[in-house]
Amino acid sequence: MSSSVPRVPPGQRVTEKWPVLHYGSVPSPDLSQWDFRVFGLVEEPVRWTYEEFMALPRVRVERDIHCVTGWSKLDMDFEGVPFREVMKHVRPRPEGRFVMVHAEQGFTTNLPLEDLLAEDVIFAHRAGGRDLTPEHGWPLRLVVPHLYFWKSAKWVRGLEFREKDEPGFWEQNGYHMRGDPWQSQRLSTSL
Ligand SMILES: Nc1nc2c(c(=O)[nH]1)N[C@H]1C(S)=C(S)[C@@H](COP(=O)(O)O)O[C@H]1N2
Ligand SMILES: [Mo]
Repeated sequence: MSSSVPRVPPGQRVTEKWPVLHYGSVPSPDLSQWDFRVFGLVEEPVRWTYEEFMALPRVRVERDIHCVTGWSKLDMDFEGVPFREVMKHVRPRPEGRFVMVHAEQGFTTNLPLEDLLAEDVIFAHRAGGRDLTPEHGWPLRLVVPHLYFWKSAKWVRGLEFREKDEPGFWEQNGYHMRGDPWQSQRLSTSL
C-alpha cells in the first residue's frame, strides 16, 4: 500500500558524520577584501561586499545531500541567501542560459541556470545552526541539494553567465556535466 519512493539515490550509503572533501587547501579569505561578483552574459555586472551580500534576505532549508563518492547525509540544515534572491539583482541576457560558478583558488563548477533557479538552492553561511567551518566552505558556499554535492562549490565568489555549458573543475576531470544523483550521473559518458 505504501508507495515506496526511496529516500536515498542508487549506490549511496547514509553517513552520520559530515565528511570534508575538496581539492587543494582550505582558503582563509579576508572578509574586508571579499566580494561576490556576477558577470558574463548579464545586462550589468553586479558586485557585493561581504556586508552587502549578508544583508540580503536569508532562509533556512532542510535537505539531504549526496556525494558522488557514495555517501549521503540526511536532514542537513543550511541557512543562507537563496539563489533566487540574488537573481532579483541580476538581468541575464537571453542567451545566458548556463552558469560557471567561481570559487577561491580557481575552483569552478558548471550548471544550467535552470538548476540554480530551483527554490532550495542557496548560498549558505551556516549549517546545523552554526557558522560553516572553514573546511565546509566558510564564509560562503553554494548548496544545490538536488545534484551531487560537487556542484555545491565551497568558498564561492561569483557567477559567470555563459551561452555554452562548459566543464568546470571536476567536470574536466571526468565528472558528469549535470550530476543528477537519481539518474546516477556520476561520470561523463564520453569516458
Ligand atoms: N571550492 C571547492 N568546492 C567544492 C569542492 C572543491 O574541491 N573545491 N569539492 C566538492 C565536492 S566533490 C564535495 S563532495 C563537496 C564536499 O563538501 P563538504 O566538504 O562540506 O562535505 O564540496 C564540493 N565543493
Ligand atoms: Mo564529492
